[in-house]
Amino acid sequence: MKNYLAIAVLIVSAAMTSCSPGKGKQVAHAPLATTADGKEIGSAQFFLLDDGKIKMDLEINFPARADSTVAVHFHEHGDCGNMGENTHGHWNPTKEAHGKWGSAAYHSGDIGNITLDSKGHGTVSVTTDRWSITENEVNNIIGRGIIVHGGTDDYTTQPTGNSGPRVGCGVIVKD
Ligand SMILES: [Cu+2]
Ligand SMILES: [Zn+2]
Repeated sequence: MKNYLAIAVLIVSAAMTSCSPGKGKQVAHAPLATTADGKEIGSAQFFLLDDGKIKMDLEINFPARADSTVAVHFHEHGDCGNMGENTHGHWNPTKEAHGKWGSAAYHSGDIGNITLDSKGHGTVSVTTDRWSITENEVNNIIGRGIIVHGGTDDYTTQPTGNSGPRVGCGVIVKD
């Protein structure tokens, strides 16, 4: 009986430590859908970490785009109407050039290219101090649009990366 209890305690404590640290608290999410017919093609989840940074886990399930690369950016407005055009241009709170995430200059929502496998599945995770969820702050991501493009971001062409048509769209909403 004593051993059984000790093992139970071990299992419970192992489970607790494996799921709490680093993951943070979920603070926002964005469902992604096709601009053509509103079909679900994935989602993004946003977590506030202990150090104040925000982590995004984005997942795409887009069979129509299997074995291809799609480009993902945050755009200025959270309105997916008019085939995603209502989101306007890339969200750019730091007034930098368009570019590859982590390079010398890039927009704060230049997530970049995501490779989709034979089922159209792909993921990307980004952790950054460029984002906040604080109202009226210039880097507040709440209410921004997320656009999935049907082409590849060349990380060079200004201000869009020449990423192709807007095939998917979502809006970041606070949890
Ligand atoms: Cu874009
Ligand atoms: Zn950009």
